Amino acid sequence: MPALPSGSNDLSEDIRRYLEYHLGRFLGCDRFYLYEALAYTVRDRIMSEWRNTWCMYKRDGVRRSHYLSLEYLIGRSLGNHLLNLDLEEPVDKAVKDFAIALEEIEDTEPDAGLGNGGLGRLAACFLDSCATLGLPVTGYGLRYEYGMFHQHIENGYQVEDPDHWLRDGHPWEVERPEYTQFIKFGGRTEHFTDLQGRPRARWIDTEDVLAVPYDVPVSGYRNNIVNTLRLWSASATDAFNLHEFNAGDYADSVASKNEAENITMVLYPNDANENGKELRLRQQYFLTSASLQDVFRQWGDQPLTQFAECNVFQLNDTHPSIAVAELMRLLLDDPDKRLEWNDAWEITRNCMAYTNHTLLPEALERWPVRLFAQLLPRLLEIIYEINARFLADVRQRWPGDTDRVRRMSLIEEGPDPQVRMAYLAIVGSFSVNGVAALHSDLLTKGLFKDFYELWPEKFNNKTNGVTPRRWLAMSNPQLAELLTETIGDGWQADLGRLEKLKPWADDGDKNFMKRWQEIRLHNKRRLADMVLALTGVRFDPSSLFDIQVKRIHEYKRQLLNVLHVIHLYNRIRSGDTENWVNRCVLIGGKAAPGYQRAKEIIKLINNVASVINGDPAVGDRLKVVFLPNYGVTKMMYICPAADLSEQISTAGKEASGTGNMKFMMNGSITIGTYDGANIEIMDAVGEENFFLFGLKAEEVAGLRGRYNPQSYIDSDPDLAAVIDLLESDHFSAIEPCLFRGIIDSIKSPHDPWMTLADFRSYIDAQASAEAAWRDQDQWVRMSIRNCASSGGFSTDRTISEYNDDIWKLKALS
Ligand code: 26Q
Repeated sequence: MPALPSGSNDLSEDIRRYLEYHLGRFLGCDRFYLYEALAYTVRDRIMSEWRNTWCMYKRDGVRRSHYLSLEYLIGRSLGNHLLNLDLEEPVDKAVKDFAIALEEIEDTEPDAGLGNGGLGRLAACFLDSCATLGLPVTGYGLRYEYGMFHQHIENGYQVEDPDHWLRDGHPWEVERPEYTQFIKFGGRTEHFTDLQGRPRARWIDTEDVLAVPYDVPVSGYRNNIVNTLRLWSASATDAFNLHEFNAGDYADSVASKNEAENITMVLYPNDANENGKELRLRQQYFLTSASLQDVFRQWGDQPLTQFAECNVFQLNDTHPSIAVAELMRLLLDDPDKRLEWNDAWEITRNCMAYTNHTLLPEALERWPVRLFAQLLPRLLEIIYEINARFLADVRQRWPGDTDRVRRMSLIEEGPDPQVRMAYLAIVGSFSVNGVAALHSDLLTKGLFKDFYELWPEKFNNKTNGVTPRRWLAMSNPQLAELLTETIGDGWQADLGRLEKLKPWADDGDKNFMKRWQEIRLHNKRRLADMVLALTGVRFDPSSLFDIQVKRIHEYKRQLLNVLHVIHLYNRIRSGDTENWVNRCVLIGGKAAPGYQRAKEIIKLINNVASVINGDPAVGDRLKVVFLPNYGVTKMMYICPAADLSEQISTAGKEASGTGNMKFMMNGSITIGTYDGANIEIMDAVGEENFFLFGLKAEEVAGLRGRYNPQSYIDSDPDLAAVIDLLESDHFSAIEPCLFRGIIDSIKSPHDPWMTLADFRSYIDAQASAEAAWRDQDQWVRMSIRNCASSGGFSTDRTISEYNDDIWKLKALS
């Protein structure tokens, strides 16, 4: 397959051909069609490398990794491929023929929002790095018809709108119905003796659903590698319909298609709480079974004894952890496999690796045994057998320790017994990792302590990262240009080279610092325009931009941020404004639709914002906005424009964080707790370039049971004044007591997030940030040092570690 020519004239011709001959549109049509025509034109230029890459991976004996994730938060693709293929310049020129700027075309692409937040975006960054490193890794996920909901604000409250992102088609995907898989649900099991006299099981009378794959190309950075993200879409089988059809119930039989096709209808917009919904378990099994069967289809009739040498599955949290039982099922029951238990178990344990993304106990997945029995009866039998053999080992190692056996069992006993998915993942894997040093350490000391005692060698850390292609080169093109001018090309795929910037900060090179500041100011103007358009609030780009964007959750403590904002407002009202630093506070993020407290927090932020922004006595000293509908593309405008990055979770609660890394890479300075990857960020950049505050994780743990929030209020007049103002209904004048629930929660001795314990320390850290800001030269140097020290937070580093320690793949580039 010859490569297509990529001069601007060739591109322009192709765009026109797609527009007129394929899409049936003409010049002057809606911009979206120009985007589609351009996307097809670019996709054509990926195809031959995509095929070559696939062929290299398909050779026998090539060890491959399969990333299993319920979420991929991809965002836009066009700009990413243009950067990776080095097509930005010719395309920019080509679209001039259509009297439109490339940016305007790019702006019509909807975000592929197939994820909630950190975990989903991490999966997308990982795929980018795998392709760039030339590693044979395939992403497997679900092609949700509806992605992450859109958020708009009505009267200060979050309102959710469905995200029908596929409505106008998805030009990047290629449907491959020839690789459709059958997925079983329901039915019952039958046990029999096979011709060799061995006990066997069959799973019968099932209701089957079809899994149809759609492939999305994942291009590497300028290396001619194109990996694959394979997304499964659910479809009803013909048999599914036929049964009822023949019984004469045509309408019912067509209607019953819905039940099957519902499986991939919508992403669960829940980023922490499990809710035990049957449809969610269906999604998890659907992804897992389709993906494992797809790997076996490709494996063909190669000997199973070599399967584990050539395949590794990385489980993105417990969401696909049913893979442990499903792989066992396929190896035991499949007529063309039929392994003995021990052989199947040996393969399974050598193929699976599990990543944990949270320490919050409420986020640990557990499924009711009765639901399992109904939906996946054969898998439940296998889980019971795994558990019986596992607990026998535990009893042998710790004779008589019945409490330990109860604690470690894959089944939590009780009136409604539950399957503990994290334990299934640990028992069935050869590797278990956390996502930042502190998090991995806490896993071995807390949540997974018993398992760590049994298998210390399984546990390891892989600190998260972010891809510098999207989060620096694409998001901050002007800074990227300055970097290249200063330290040369090559940092995009070798981010450690940013270290070379340090002398420019240390020497205080005036010219360089001026350009640094001009670029940041330009980025802040761009963000200010967006804020004005979306909220009507005017941000002055010379102010300090103070930004917290992430999912709304009590542990992330957006409330602490609000308390600081109210404290600043109190200072202005009392005339305490000497040497004032003008500040624009931006908070953004989605609340899970069922998380009432998170929704109240959004309402509080909006009410505080409208009082402060509407108070003429405040003026430019303080502006506050809640930015609606935060997502991947918004972050590309936000992170290059932030001066202060708010990373203020209760210590020990944020597994890693990745937004913190995007901000740092773009030269923001972090105000943060000693939590997650913040710790490693501070180690890399130095304490003097980071505003640290708050209790440490062990102090939080030590305070539990003795926490007395009232004592902080009594001993801190600033805090007392903030609470007073909140309680006076100053921000809820037309709805008295609206925020009673929130106020009570932070005043409660049982507040797990201990917000008031960190108030004073946070206010002081904010004051240090202001002191640093007053010396703009000093601030710019800190900013440069943050960017220069961010090399370790590239997912290229993270993925290299996954590969060195877990996957052990050979790079093919
Ligand atoms: C589980 C069951 C049912 C429905 C939904 C879920 C569910 C979905 C998504 C549970 C959790 C998530 C997402 C978790 C997540 O994003 N965790 C974040 O992962 C990041 C990447 O490792 C870390 O940086 C963050 O610290 C962590 O909060």
